[in-house]
Amino acid sequence: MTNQYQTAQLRELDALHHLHPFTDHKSLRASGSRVIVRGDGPYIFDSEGHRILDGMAGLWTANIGYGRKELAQAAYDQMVELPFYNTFFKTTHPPVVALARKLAELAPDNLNQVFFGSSGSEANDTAIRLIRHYWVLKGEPKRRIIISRKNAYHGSTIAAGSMGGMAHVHAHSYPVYEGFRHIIDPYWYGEAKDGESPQAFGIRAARALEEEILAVGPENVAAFAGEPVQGAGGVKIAPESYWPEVQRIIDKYGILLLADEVITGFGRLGTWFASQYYGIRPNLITFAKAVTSGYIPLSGVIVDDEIVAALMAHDDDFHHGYTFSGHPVACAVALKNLEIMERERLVPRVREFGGPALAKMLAKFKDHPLVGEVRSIGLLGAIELVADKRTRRRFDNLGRVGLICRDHFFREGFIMRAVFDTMVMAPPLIWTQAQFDEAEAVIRRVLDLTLSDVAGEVAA
Ligand code: PXG
Repeated sequence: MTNQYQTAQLRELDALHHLHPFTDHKSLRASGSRVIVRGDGPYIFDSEGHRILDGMAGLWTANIGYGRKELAQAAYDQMVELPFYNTFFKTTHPPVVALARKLAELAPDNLNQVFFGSSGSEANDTAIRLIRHYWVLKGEPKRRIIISRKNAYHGSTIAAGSMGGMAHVHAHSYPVYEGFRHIIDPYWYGEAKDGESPQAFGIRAARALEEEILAVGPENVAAFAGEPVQGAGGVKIAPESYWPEVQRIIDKYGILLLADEVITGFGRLGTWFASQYYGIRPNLITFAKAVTSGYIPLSGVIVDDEIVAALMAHDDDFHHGYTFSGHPVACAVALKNLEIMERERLVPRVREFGGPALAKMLAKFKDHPLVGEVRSIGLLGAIELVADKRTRRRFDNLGRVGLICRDHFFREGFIMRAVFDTMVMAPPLIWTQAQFDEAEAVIRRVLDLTLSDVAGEVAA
């Protein structure tokens, strides 16, 4: 822990020298950063000694919680043995072999080979290049267009940012790469027509893929890319009818499916991958975040046998790779993380305990005057704040009330993230009933505090 003087000094130096991701630096300089100094299980601690329950697992990441010494030991042992060697030039090392093999075992049957990187953005860039390279190898180089969805988040590099569907990200990357199209996201609460059932809406949202394929010409389409559940876009959970219809359309036009499982991978929905939960058949799965529970950066793309066969059928290189592809220390930490998840049965635990506990807890807020909808799947949850429950009318200046609410959460010692006016959560897989009870009490307090701040704007 640091003292008050040190906290002030850290804030000042941070403002002077550190450019933060996705941040309004002017307002950050005015307010100063929170300084987080320690983590333990489901909690983090700030420099002033406050204990904070982390409802976001870091950032959809710390699935086994903080402070696991076994992961530190795995990193230490590997650093002493072989801290780094590259995997270029016909070279490999034991941790990368063991991890690739483990991931092939956990992934759907026909996905057996892994290309490693260090971030989700890199993994998606790799996937984009692999997809386009595949079609070149198959003699169909015109197939370059990748269709994804509005409000998707696939990362911040120019390619992954272009594949993502966030207008504010596009606005900062002139020009958005060509070859990406964005269709409606399967967001029933926000997008459905009056009286349209979730299942009917799910079919309509999926058919937007077929319409887009026909609009650009099926011979030009390489792939469809989607997060099985949109995370950063606001925990948007597709109606049950959606993914089967998407898969049908993908099969009909023979395009590839990229499942971005950077958030949903490693247990979030109670299966190792959400693709297994939904029964979809991706040709590529990208992962990052929870593969190491965030203890060290690591990401990758798991690729299906068909794409690998196309690569194998040619003598040429796939000209792509990162210095840290398959970093030995990161691989060793990932292996230990997955071992802990298996030993503690954390993945089935989401199905048997965590998922139902989260759903039950959130359901208690359905009737709160501020709450338009609560939704969850596995350990992903959301509470949408609206000005009028009956008409689903939003607050003016979207995002303002979400920030008011988020700041109350901080002050009350709980982390939930605001996506505009939707409060989202993704707790670690280790939460017990005690943490759900603690969260419930804070959420109740914070919704009431937020309501009293904006009472004049809320429909009676
Ligand atoms: N795909 C998905 C589905 C993600 O959620 C990425 C790719 C990119 O991963 P990297 O490791 O390059 O950040 C992500 C990342 C938020 C937030 O505010 C979400 C992410 C990253 C930063 C902030 O919810 N997701």
